[in-house]
Amino acid sequence: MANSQPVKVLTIAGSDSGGAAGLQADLKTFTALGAYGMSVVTVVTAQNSEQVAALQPMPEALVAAQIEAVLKDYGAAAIKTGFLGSATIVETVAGSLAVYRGEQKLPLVIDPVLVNHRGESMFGVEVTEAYRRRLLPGCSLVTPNRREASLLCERRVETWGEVVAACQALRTMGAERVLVTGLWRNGAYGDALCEGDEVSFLATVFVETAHTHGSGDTLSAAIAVFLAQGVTLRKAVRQAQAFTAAAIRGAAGWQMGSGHGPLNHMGPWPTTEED
Ligand code: PXL
Repeated sequence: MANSQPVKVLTIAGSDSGGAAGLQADLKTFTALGAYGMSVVTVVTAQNSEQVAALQPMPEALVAAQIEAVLKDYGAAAIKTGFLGSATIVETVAGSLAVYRGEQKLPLVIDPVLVNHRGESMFGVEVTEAYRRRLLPGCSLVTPNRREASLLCERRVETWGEVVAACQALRTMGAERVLVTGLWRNGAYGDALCEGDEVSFLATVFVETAHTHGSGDTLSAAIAVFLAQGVTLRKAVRQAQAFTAAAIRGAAGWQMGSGHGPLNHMGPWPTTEED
């Protein structure tokens, strides 16, 4: 049986002890999609389906050492960032990536985890400011939800016109491309993809369930895998949407904890291609 070498993908993210979100969701996504997953831990959370009970950021030097260790030897075909936890960790990650992302600028997906699943802001303005100043400039893609886009742009992001304006503002901050996630438009659910001056609404399936813990992490992790595999961004987003919807659908009947439950990264994922 052929056993070709998988693409290597790195997540720089927080640990969710419950296994639903964070680097655990990312590693499950990488494996399910056939990539080799690597992880740099930024923050350890004590977490379950109901709450984050405790949280400890890693020392900045340890975050930098993990990035250096991985990228100096293994290298990566794409990188994503998730929960970074503090302005100094955002700055550390940006500084390390400036060194190790290389001349060819590896695909870098920034998932700016700024709000919890209830939409409440988790950090002070200094974290948002650090993203704007240090991490967005030059990234391949930034994937905020509406609330995160609103915090990053310091403007209302409710109507389609406001989504388009937020996309352009994020591009002005230096993000090459933007995906504003989790939108309703004319009765359809989907994400807004901004490439150049064009913003398009990419509809996906909305699965009626409370168990979506880690869905944003899963979407951005899947996009990173598809970019690592060399597909176009639009197609990477399309395939990642299908993967995430299948993972949500695959766990809709689960009752893992008493609260906001995880996804089933083993789907099953239909590999029929859209677009
Ligand atoms: O889903 C966003 C997220 C990412 N990473 C970690 C988290 C969460 C939300 O709970 O805890 C570590």
